[in-house]
Amino acid sequence: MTTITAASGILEDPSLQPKLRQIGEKIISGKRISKEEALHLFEDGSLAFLGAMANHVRESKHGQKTYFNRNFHIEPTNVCVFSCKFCSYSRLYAHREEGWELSIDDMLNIVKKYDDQAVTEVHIVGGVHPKMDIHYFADLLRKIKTHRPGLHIKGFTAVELDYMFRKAKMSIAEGMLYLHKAGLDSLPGGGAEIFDPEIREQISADKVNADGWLAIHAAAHALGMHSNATMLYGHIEKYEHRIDHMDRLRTMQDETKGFNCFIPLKFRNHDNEMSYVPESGIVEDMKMYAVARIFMDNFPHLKAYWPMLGRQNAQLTLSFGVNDLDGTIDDTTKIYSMAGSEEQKPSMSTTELVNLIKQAKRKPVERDTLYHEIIEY
Ligand code: V47
Ligand code: SF4
Repeated sequence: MTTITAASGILEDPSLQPKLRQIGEKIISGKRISKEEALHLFEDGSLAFLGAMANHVRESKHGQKTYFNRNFHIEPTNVCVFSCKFCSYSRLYAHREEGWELSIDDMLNIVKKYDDQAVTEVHIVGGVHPKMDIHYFADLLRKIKTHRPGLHIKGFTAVELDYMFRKAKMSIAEGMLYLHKAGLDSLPGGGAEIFDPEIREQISADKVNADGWLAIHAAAHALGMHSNATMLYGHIEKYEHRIDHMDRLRTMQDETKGFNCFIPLKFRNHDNEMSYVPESGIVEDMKMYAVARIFMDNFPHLKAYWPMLGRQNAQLTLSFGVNDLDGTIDDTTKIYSMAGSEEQKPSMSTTELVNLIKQAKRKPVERDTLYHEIIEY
Protein backbone atom coordinates (compact mmCIF):
# COMPACT_ATOMS: atom_id res chain seq x y z
CA MET A 1 0.00 0.00 0.00
CA THR A 2 1.35 3.46 -0.86
CA THR A 3 1.00 6.13 1.80
CA ILE A 4 -0.27 9.48 0.57
CA THR A 5 1.57 12.25 2.41
CA ALA A 6 0.90 15.99 2.08
CA ALA A 7 3.99 16.14 -0.13
CA SER A 8 3.06 13.30 -2.48
CA GLY A 9 -0.59 14.45 -2.47
CA ILE A 10 0.34 17.92 -3.72
CA LEU A 11 2.13 16.33 -6.70
CA GLU A 12 -1.18 14.76 -7.78
CA ASP A 13 -2.72 18.21 -8.24
CA PRO A 14 -3.38 18.46 -12.02
CA SER A 15 -2.90 22.23 -11.95
CA LEU A 16 0.68 21.90 -10.62
CA GLN A 17 3.27 23.23 -13.05
CA PRO A 18 5.10 20.22 -14.65
CA LYS A 19 8.54 21.57 -13.74
CA LEU A 20 7.52 21.90 -10.07
CA ARG A 21 6.13 18.34 -10.17
CA GLN A 22 9.47 17.10 -11.54
CA ILE A 23 11.41 18.89 -8.77
CA GLY A 24 8.90 17.65 -6.18
CA GLU A 25 9.40 14.05 -7.31
CA LYS A 26 13.15 14.46 -6.88
CA ILE A 27 12.69 15.85 -3.38
CA ILE A 28 10.35 13.06 -2.33
CA SER A 29 12.71 10.38 -3.61
CA GLY A 30 15.57 11.92 -1.59
CA LYS A 31 17.54 13.23 -4.59
CA ARG A 32 19.59 16.43 -4.44
CA ILE A 33 18.18 19.44 -6.30
CA SER A 34 20.38 21.65 -8.49
CA LYS A 35 21.00 25.40 -8.16
CA GLU A 36 18.76 26.02 -11.14
CA GLU A 37 15.97 23.98 -9.53
CA ALA A 38 16.35 25.92 -6.27
CA LEU A 39 15.94 29.14 -8.25
CA HIS A 40 12.79 27.76 -9.79
CA LEU A 41 11.43 26.95 -6.33
CA PHE A 42 12.11 30.49 -5.11
CA GLU A 43 10.55 32.05 -8.21
CA ASP A 44 7.58 29.77 -8.92
CA GLY A 45 6.91 27.61 -5.85
CA SER A 46 3.80 28.52 -3.86
CA LEU A 47 4.12 28.71 -0.10
CA ALA A 48 1.90 25.61 0.24
CA PHE A 49 4.09 23.63 -2.18
CA LEU A 50 7.36 24.69 -0.56
CA GLY A 51 5.99 24.04 2.92
CA ALA A 52 4.87 20.51 2.01
CA MET A 53 8.22 19.68 0.40
CA ALA A 54 10.33 21.16 3.20
CA ASN A 55 8.20 19.40 5.77
CA HIS A 56 8.72 16.12 3.96
CA VAL A 57 12.50 16.58 4.18
CA ARG A 58 12.30 17.67 7.82
CA GLU A 59 10.14 14.75 8.89
CA SER A 60 12.28 12.24 6.97
CA LYS A 61 15.29 13.46 8.93
CA HIS A 62 13.81 14.16 12.37
CA GLY A 63 10.15 13.10 12.50
CA GLN A 64 8.39 15.48 14.90
CA LYS A 65 11.47 16.19 17.03
CA THR A 66 12.27 19.86 17.57
CA TYR A 67 15.44 20.74 19.42
CA PHE A 68 16.39 23.56 21.77
CA ASN A 69 19.15 24.05 24.32
CA ARG A 70 19.80 25.87 27.58
CA ASN A 71 22.33 28.51 26.78
CA PHE A 72 23.48 32.06 27.42
CA HIS A 73 25.64 34.50 25.50
CA ILE A 74 28.66 36.58 26.36
CA GLU A 75 29.28 39.59 24.13
CA PRO A 76 32.80 40.70 25.13
CA THR A 77 32.53 44.03 23.32
CA ASN A 78 30.64 45.88 20.62
CA VAL A 79 33.73 47.89 19.67
CA CYS A 80 34.66 46.83 16.15
CA VAL A 81 37.31 47.69 13.59
CA PHE A 82 34.78 46.98 10.84
CA SER A 83 31.64 48.90 9.98
CA CYS A 84 29.26 46.54 8.23
CA LYS A 85 26.39 48.56 6.84
CA PHE A 86 23.70 46.26 8.30
CA CYS A 87 25.12 46.34 11.83
CA SER A 88 23.21 48.30 14.47
CA TYR A 89 25.38 47.09 17.29
CA SER A 90 29.01 48.00 16.73
CA ARG A 91 30.90 51.16 17.63
CA LEU A 92 34.24 52.23 16.18
CA TYR A 93 37.25 52.27 18.52
CA ALA A 94 37.26 56.08 18.33
CA HIS A 95 33.75 56.06 19.86
CA ARG A 96 34.34 53.25 22.30
CA GLU A 97 32.93 55.25 25.20
CA GLU A 98 29.50 54.64 23.62
CA GLY A 99 29.98 50.87 23.72
CA TRP A 100 31.17 48.22 26.17
CA GLU A 101 34.42 46.32 26.77
CA LEU A 102 34.26 43.44 29.24
CA SER A 103 37.28 42.35 31.25
CA ILE A 104 38.08 38.66 31.79
CA ASP A 105 36.67 38.96 35.32
CA ASP A 106 33.45 40.56 34.03
CA MET A 107 33.00 37.62 31.64
CA LEU A 108 33.88 35.00 34.25
CA ASN A 109 31.31 36.58 36.56
CA ILE A 110 28.67 36.13 33.85
CA VAL A 111 29.58 32.42 33.72
CA LYS A 112 29.42 32.19 37.54
CA LYS A 113 25.88 33.60 37.54
CA TYR A 114 24.80 30.27 36.00
CA ASP A 115 26.57 28.07 38.58
CA ASP A 116 23.30 26.66 39.92
CA GLN A 117 21.55 26.40 36.53
CA ALA A 118 21.49 23.47 34.10
CA VAL A 119 22.84 25.43 31.12
CA THR A 120 24.97 23.41 28.70
CA GLU A 121 26.41 26.06 26.36
CA VAL A 122 27.93 29.53 26.40
CA HIS A 123 27.92 31.35 23.05
CA ILE A 124 30.69 33.99 22.90
CA VAL A 125 30.56 36.49 20.05
CA GLY A 126 31.13 40.20 19.68
CA GLY A 127 32.79 42.98 17.74
CA VAL A 128 36.37 42.81 16.48
CA HIS A 129 38.20 44.84 19.12
CA PRO A 130 41.72 45.93 18.12
CA LYS A 131 43.06 45.37 21.66
CA MET A 132 41.43 42.04 22.55
CA ASP A 133 43.83 39.57 21.00
CA ILE A 134 44.04 35.79 20.74
CA HIS A 135 45.89 35.50 24.07
CA TYR A 136 43.21 37.53 25.83
CA PHE A 137 40.54 35.14 24.58
CA ALA A 138 42.66 32.01 25.22
CA ASP A 139 42.97 33.19 28.83
CA LEU A 140 39.17 33.60 29.00
CA LEU A 141 38.60 30.12 27.56
CA ARG A 142 41.01 28.51 30.06
CA LYS A 143 39.40 30.29 32.99
CA ILE A 144 35.89 29.28 31.95
CA LYS A 145 36.98 25.64 31.52
CA THR A 146 38.74 25.65 34.91
CA HIS A 147 35.62 27.01 36.54
CA ARG A 148 33.09 24.79 34.73
CA PRO A 149 34.73 22.07 32.63
CA GLY A 150 31.43 20.62 31.35
CA LEU A 151 30.18 23.86 29.82
CA HIS A 152 30.44 23.74 26.01
CA ILE A 153 32.10 26.87 24.62
CA LYS A 154 30.81 27.84 21.18
CA GLY A 155 32.77 30.94 20.35
CA PHE A 156 33.94 33.52 17.85
CA THR A 157 32.80 34.10 14.30
CA ALA A 158 35.25 33.48 11.47
CA VAL A 159 35.52 37.29 11.24
CA GLU A 160 36.81 37.57 14.80
CA LEU A 161 39.08 34.54 14.34
CA ASP A 162 40.55 35.80 11.06
CA TYR A 163 41.51 39.09 12.74
CA MET A 164 42.95 37.35 15.83
CA PHE A 165 45.04 34.90 13.77
CA ARG A 166 46.42 37.57 11.44
CA LYS A 167 47.30 39.88 14.32
CA ALA A 168 49.08 37.03 16.14
CA LYS A 169 50.86 36.06 12.88
CA MET A 170 49.53 32.53 13.21
CA SER A 171 48.30 30.38 10.35
CA ILE A 172 44.62 29.41 10.48
CA ALA A 173 45.58 25.88 11.54
CA GLU A 174 47.93 27.12 14.29
CA GLY A 175 45.43 29.66 15.63
CA MET A 176 42.58 27.17 15.65
CA LEU A 177 44.64 24.53 17.47
CA TYR A 178 45.79 27.12 20.03
CA LEU A 179 42.22 28.15 20.85
CA HIS A 180 40.92 24.58 20.77
CA LYS A 181 43.57 23.55 23.29
CA ALA A 182 42.59 26.54 25.45
CA GLY A 183 38.97 25.28 25.56
CA LEU A 184 37.15 26.35 22.41
CA ASP A 185 34.75 23.51 21.56
CA SER A 186 32.93 24.70 18.45
CA LEU A 187 32.31 27.71 16.20
CA PRO A 188 29.07 29.64 15.73
CA GLY A 189 27.94 30.43 12.22
CA GLY A 190 28.20 34.21 12.18
CA GLY A 191 30.10 36.46 9.80
CA ALA A 192 29.10 34.54 6.69
CA GLU A 193 26.59 37.20 5.56
CA ILE A 194 26.46 36.66 1.78
CA PHE A 195 29.48 35.07 0.11
CA ASP A 196 29.02 36.67 -3.32
CA PRO A 197 31.95 39.15 -3.60
CA GLU A 198 29.96 42.02 -5.12
CA ILE A 199 27.19 41.96 -2.53
CA ARG A 200 29.68 41.37 0.27
CA GLU A 201 31.68 44.39 -0.82
CA GLN A 202 28.57 46.55 -0.62
CA ILE A 203 27.37 45.43 2.82
CA SER A 204 30.53 44.47 4.70
CA ALA A 205 33.66 45.48 2.84
CA ASP A 206 37.06 44.60 4.32
CA LYS A 207 36.16 41.71 6.54
CA VAL A 208 37.15 38.13 5.76
CA ASN A 209 35.85 36.97 2.38
CA ALA A 210 34.02 33.77 1.46
CA ASP A 211 37.16 31.67 0.95
CA GLY A 212 38.62 32.90 4.24
CA TRP A 213 35.37 32.17 6.11
CA LEU A 214 35.19 28.66 4.65
CA ALA A 215 38.90 27.98 5.33
CA ILE A 216 38.45 28.85 9.01
CA HIS A 217 35.50 26.47 9.35
CA ALA A 218 37.41 23.78 7.42
CA ALA A 219 40.31 24.12 9.89
CA ALA A 220 37.92 23.64 12.81
CA HIS A 221 36.38 20.58 11.13
CA ALA A 222 39.86 19.15 10.51
CA LEU A 223 40.42 19.18 14.29
CA GLY A 224 37.14 17.33 14.83
CA MET A 225 35.33 20.48 15.99
CA HIS A 226 31.83 21.23 14.72
CA SER A 227 30.45 24.53 13.54
CA ASN A 228 27.32 26.26 12.26
CA ALA A 229 26.74 28.37 9.17
CA THR A 230 24.54 31.45 8.75
CA MET A 231 23.32 33.54 5.84
CA LEU A 232 22.09 37.12 6.13
CA TYR A 233 19.14 37.40 3.74
CA GLY A 234 16.43 39.87 2.82
CA HIS A 235 18.46 42.99 2.01
CA ILE A 236 20.04 43.81 -1.38
CA GLU A 237 20.85 40.24 -2.42
CA LYS A 238 18.95 38.33 -5.11
CA TYR A 239 17.82 34.70 -5.05
CA GLU A 240 20.91 33.75 -7.11
CA HIS A 241 23.16 35.07 -4.34
CA ARG A 242 21.33 33.09 -1.66
CA ILE A 243 21.64 29.94 -3.75
CA ASP A 244 25.34 30.56 -4.47
CA HIS A 245 25.89 31.00 -0.71
CA MET A 246 24.07 27.78 0.17
CA ASP A 247 25.83 25.92 -2.64
CA ARG A 248 29.30 26.83 -1.34
CA LEU A 249 28.31 25.55 2.09
CA ARG A 250 26.74 22.38 0.70
CA THR A 251 29.89 21.65 -1.33
CA MET A 252 32.14 22.08 1.71
CA GLN A 253 29.84 19.97 3.87
CA ASP A 254 30.16 17.11 1.36
CA GLU A 255 33.88 17.17 2.10
CA THR A 256 34.13 17.87 5.84
CA LYS A 257 30.72 16.89 7.29
CA GLY A 258 31.51 19.27 10.14
CA PHE A 259 28.54 21.63 10.00
CA ASN A 260 25.75 20.97 12.47
CA CYS A 261 23.17 23.45 11.36
CA PHE A 262 22.29 26.17 8.89
CA ILE A 263 20.74 29.38 10.20
CA PRO A 264 19.16 31.87 7.79
CA LEU A 265 19.27 35.28 9.52
CA LYS A 266 16.62 37.79 8.47
CA PHE A 267 18.02 41.29 7.93
CA ARG A 268 16.58 43.74 10.49
CA ASN A 269 16.73 47.37 9.48
CA HIS A 270 16.52 49.40 12.67
CA ASP A 271 19.18 52.04 13.29
CA ASN A 272 21.82 51.00 10.78
CA GLU A 273 23.22 52.29 7.48
CA MET A 274 20.80 50.08 5.55
CA SER A 275 17.65 51.29 7.27
CA TYR A 276 16.35 52.42 3.87
CA VAL A 277 16.11 48.74 2.80
CA PRO A 278 12.69 47.32 3.76
CA GLU A 279 12.62 44.10 5.75
CA SER A 280 11.37 40.90 4.13
CA GLY A 281 7.77 39.85 4.80
CA ILE A 282 6.59 36.68 6.46
CA VAL A 283 5.91 34.82 3.18
CA GLU A 284 9.44 35.52 1.98
CA ASP A 285 10.83 34.38 5.33
CA MET A 286 8.97 31.07 5.23
CA LYS A 287 10.04 30.49 1.60
CA MET A 288 13.65 31.07 2.65
CA TYR A 289 13.48 28.42 5.37
CA ALA A 290 11.69 25.95 3.10
CA VAL A 291 14.14 26.26 0.20
CA ALA A 292 17.06 26.06 2.63
CA ARG A 293 15.71 22.79 4.07
CA ILE A 294 15.22 21.32 0.61
CA PHE A 295 18.54 22.50 -0.88
CA MET A 296 20.87 21.88 2.10
CA ASP A 297 20.30 18.12 2.03
CA ASN A 298 23.56 17.31 3.82
CA PHE A 299 23.02 19.70 6.74
CA PRO A 300 21.49 17.72 9.57
CA HIS A 301 19.67 20.67 11.18
CA LEU A 302 17.92 23.88 10.16
CA LYS A 303 17.67 26.48 12.91
CA ALA A 304 15.34 29.45 13.34
CA TYR A 305 17.00 31.84 15.76
CA TRP A 306 13.98 33.15 17.63
CA PRO A 307 15.55 36.33 19.13
CA MET A 308 15.96 37.60 15.59
CA LEU A 309 12.74 36.35 14.01
CA GLY A 310 10.45 36.83 17.00
CA ARG A 311 9.03 33.81 18.82
CA GLN A 312 5.76 33.61 16.85
CA ASN A 313 7.43 33.64 13.46
CA ALA A 314 9.99 31.14 14.74
CA GLN A 315 7.08 28.90 15.76
CA LEU A 316 5.68 29.13 12.24
CA THR A 317 9.01 28.03 10.70
CA LEU A 318 8.42 24.62 12.34
CA SER A 319 6.02 23.97 9.44
CA PHE A 320 8.60 25.12 6.86
CA GLY A 321 11.53 22.79 7.48
CA VAL A 322 12.95 24.03 10.78
CA ASN A 323 13.76 21.49 13.50
CA ASP A 324 15.77 23.64 15.94
CA LEU A 325 14.96 26.86 17.78
CA ASP A 326 18.30 27.59 19.52
CA GLY A 327 18.00 28.25 23.22
CA THR A 328 16.80 29.93 26.37
CA ILE A 329 19.25 32.88 25.89
CA ASP A 330 18.29 34.59 29.18
CA ASP A 331 18.45 38.13 27.81
CA THR A 332 22.21 37.96 27.21
CA THR A 333 22.45 39.19 23.62
CA LYS A 334 21.92 42.66 22.20
CA ILE A 335 22.65 42.16 18.48
CA TYR A 336 19.02 41.74 17.49
CA SER A 337 17.26 44.01 19.96
CA MET A 338 19.54 46.82 18.74
CA ALA A 339 18.63 45.97 15.13
CA GLY A 340 14.89 46.26 15.85
CA SER A 341 13.72 42.71 16.64
CA GLU A 342 10.39 42.43 18.44
CA GLU A 343 12.30 40.49 21.12
CA GLN A 344 13.73 43.41 23.07
CA LYS A 345 14.76 41.28 26.08
CA PRO A 346 15.20 37.80 24.57
CA SER A 347 14.66 35.17 27.22
CA MET A 348 12.54 32.00 27.28
CA SER A 349 12.22 29.47 30.05
CA THR A 350 12.36 25.79 29.08
CA THR A 351 8.62 25.61 29.85
CA GLU A 352 7.92 28.44 27.40
CA LEU A 353 10.04 26.81 24.69
CA VAL A 354 8.43 23.43 25.29
CA ASN A 355 4.93 24.96 25.07
CA LEU A 356 5.82 26.90 21.93
CA ILE A 357 6.94 23.68 20.24
CA LYS A 358 3.97 21.66 21.52
CA GLN A 359 1.49 24.24 20.23
CA ALA A 360 2.94 23.62 16.76
CA LYS A 361 2.27 19.87 17.32
CA ARG A 362 5.94 18.97 17.39
CA LYS A 363 7.94 17.04 19.97
CA PRO A 364 10.26 19.20 22.12
CA VAL A 365 13.69 17.74 22.81
CA GLU A 366 16.36 19.47 24.85
CA ARG A 367 19.79 18.92 23.24
CA ASP A 368 23.36 19.90 23.91
CA THR A 369 25.40 21.84 21.35
CA LEU A 370 26.31 18.67 19.44
CA TYR A 371 22.67 17.50 19.34
CA HIS A 372 23.00 14.78 21.95
CA GLU A 373 19.52 14.45 23.37
CA ILE A 374 19.12 15.43 27.03
CA ILE A 375 15.36 15.37 27.76
CA GLU A 376 12.40 14.45 25.54
CA TYR A 377 9.25 16.24 26.64
O1 V47 B 1 27.18 37.63 11.41
C1 V47 B 1 24.13 41.49 12.50
C2 V47 B 1 23.98 39.03 11.98
C3 V47 B 1 25.36 37.57 13.01
C4 V47 B 1 22.17 42.13 11.82
O2 V47 B 1 25.83 29.67 15.31
C5 V47 B 1 22.26 40.75 11.67
O3 V47 B 1 24.27 29.06 16.68
C6 V47 B 1 20.14 40.68 10.84
O4 V47 B 1 25.85 34.46 13.76
N1 V47 B 1 19.98 42.02 10.93
C7 V47 B 1 25.90 37.13 14.36
N2 V47 B 1 21.25 40.03 11.20
C8 V47 B 1 24.93 36.17 15.07
C9 V47 B 1 25.12 34.74 14.66
C10 V47 B 1 24.41 33.64 15.36
C11 V47 B 1 23.27 33.91 16.07
C12 V47 B 1 22.63 32.85 16.72
C13 V47 B 1 23.12 31.57 16.69
C14 V47 B 1 24.28 31.32 15.98
C15 V47 B 1 24.84 29.93 15.99
C16 V47 B 1 24.93 32.35 15.31
O5 V47 B 1 24.28 38.44 13.21
C17 V47 B 1 26.25 38.37 12.11
C18 V47 B 1 25.25 38.97 11.15
O6 V47 B 1 25.00 38.10 10.08
N3 V47 B 1 23.49 40.40 12.08
N4 V47 B 1 23.33 42.58 12.34
C19 V47 B 1 20.96 42.78 11.40
N5 V47 B 1 20.81 44.11 11.45
FE1 SF4 C 1 31.70 44.30 13.45
FE2 SF4 C 1 30.30 42.02 13.27
FE3 SF4 C 1 29.01 44.39 13.33
FE4 SF4 C 1 30.43 43.70 11.16
S1 SF4 C 1 28.59 42.62 11.96
S2 SF4 C 1 30.50 45.72 12.22
S3 SF4 C 1 32.15 42.56 12.05
S4 SF4 C 1 30.24 43.51 14.98
